[in-house]
Amino acid sequence: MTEFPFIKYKPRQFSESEMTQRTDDFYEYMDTRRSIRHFSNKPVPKAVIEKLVMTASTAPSGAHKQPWTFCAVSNPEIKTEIRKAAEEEEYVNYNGRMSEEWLRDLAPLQTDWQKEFLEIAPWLIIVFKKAYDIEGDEKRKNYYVNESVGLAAGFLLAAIHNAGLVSLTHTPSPMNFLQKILNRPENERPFLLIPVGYPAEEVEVPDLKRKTAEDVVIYF
Ligand code: IYR
Repeated sequence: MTEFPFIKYKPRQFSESEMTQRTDDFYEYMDTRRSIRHFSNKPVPKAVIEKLVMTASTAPSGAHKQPWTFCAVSNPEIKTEIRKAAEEEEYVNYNGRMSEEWLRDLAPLQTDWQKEFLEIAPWLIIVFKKAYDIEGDEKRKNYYVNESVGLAAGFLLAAIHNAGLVSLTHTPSPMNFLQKILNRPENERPFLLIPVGYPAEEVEVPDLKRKTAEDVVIYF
């Protein structure tokens, strides 16, 4: 007997036609997901947020280390503090730190340095990556941290969309202020800031087109 037991994996299987239907339905639903920059302040239950995070935490990770912490912020004072710090950085970004090419690429999204949504959205989920783990006074290695946390963030966005809620993948830059405001330990680095909630009424989104199968798949 090994000290690392295995248990039976119980697959859920579908007929080929069911599989095709489910795959088409899932694609169609996922294709309606959009990044939203204007939120309603309507509350979202904490229990829902927790389940969304638990879904994110089902993502695969290097050596199953799950090298992530999700800070879920609904406290208005902390949201205000985060907005202030993010806008300070973004103001500098939009007024010189970002290249002309970058600003041109962002023009269709109509973003600017102002980040109202950081106070309006009922929840801000800040995803931290754990560069390493701390056990007592020992450092323990984590592996493929960016890949792992990126996967968890993807699961989170899909779960949020599945709930009929909206999100924005926000990357204030630099964002070490989040580590300070949220009092996170040295091994945790901010990875993404994801406002979650209901969309503002009649919200509009840029008329973007997604790449086609021919653009993104190559078969061999
Ligand atoms: N972080 C800035 C700029 C920005 C960058 C990219 I790449 C985007 O897709 C959108 C925005 C901001 O949040 O405004």
